[in-house]
Amino acid sequence: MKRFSIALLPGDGIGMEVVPAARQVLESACGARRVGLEFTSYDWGSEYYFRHGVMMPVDALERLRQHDAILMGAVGHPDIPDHITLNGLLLPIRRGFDLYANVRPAYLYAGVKCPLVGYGPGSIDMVVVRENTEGEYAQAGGFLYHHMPGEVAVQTSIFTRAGVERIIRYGFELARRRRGHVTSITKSNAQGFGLVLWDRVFREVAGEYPDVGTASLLVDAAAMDFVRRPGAFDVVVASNLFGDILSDLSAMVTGSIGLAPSANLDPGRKAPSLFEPVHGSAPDIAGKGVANPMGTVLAAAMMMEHLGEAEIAAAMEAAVRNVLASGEGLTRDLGGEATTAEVAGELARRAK
Ligand code: GGG
Repeated sequence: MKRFSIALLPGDGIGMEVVPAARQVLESACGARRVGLEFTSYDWGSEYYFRHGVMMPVDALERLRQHDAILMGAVGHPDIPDHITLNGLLLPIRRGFDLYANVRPAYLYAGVKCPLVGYGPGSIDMVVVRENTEGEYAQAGGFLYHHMPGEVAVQTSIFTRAGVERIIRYGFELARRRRGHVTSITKSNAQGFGLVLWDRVFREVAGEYPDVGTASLLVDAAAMDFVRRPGAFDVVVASNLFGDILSDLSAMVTGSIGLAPSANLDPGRKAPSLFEPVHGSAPDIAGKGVANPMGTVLAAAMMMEHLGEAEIAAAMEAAVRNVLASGEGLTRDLGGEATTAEVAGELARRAK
């Protein structure tokens, strides 16, 4: 019997509800196919911060490294500044394990109401590939005259040729397994160094993939086209910040951010990759048992695919697809009244 060791990081807010829900579906899908999962749950996050003054212990990465993969919920708490929670938990894991490819699919499922007119099932099917270790998230900078009237803040984006090239190449390889088109997103008219390098590297790498179609858009035009003609996109490669923003948009045009999964991948497989829903901790609905667990279930399906268990991943994805198509038992973000536990139970039953 094959066995995998999975680290669970529920984190904050609804993360503590959607991760157990996804675990239930994983256990059902894997149990039915004789694949064993050994879970270790870590209570790191904002409550840990209130007790210890840090979001996770100093040896957190060493402990996570022992696992085959990490399933995370969300990070963020209304009583702690967001830069502390994010820089204390998620970003050190992404950087520490060099999880450079943040893969965020957006698919319009049957049964899901598209907020745009004229789009049917499958007519929006894109993947935002977000650079995940540098760019605008590099935390390079500082304050001068901190908290004084003449205060100055410097925030520098870091774009390395190696970092840009590897994420663009990942996008092209992914496009070859999909519909064969990559759109690169920058703002090189305004950001005249890092994103000019990005555009140049994109053209160079594109030259090695003559079978893949390409487009290059400024981020403002891309935002417009994600709404105006989202069906035109296949693979989208973007910097850390632009990819983060655009993947919230791609989630919403495909019905709900509660449905959006994401994989933080080390394609070289030296470290465990991390899987999470795109959504955050949603303090407004946390603790009410109404969060949509489907984004986390789909992220867990991506995890099983990454671990080589394509059949299990397909069963989990099919469970989500079939519940959505039935139009019943949906959470309130999708117009229903079901609870997180009810959705999880139904998905677990169908994923067997
Ligand atoms: N489930 C992921 C999560 O908690 N996201 C909140 C967030 O702010 N993430 C920032 C990011 O992905 O850059």
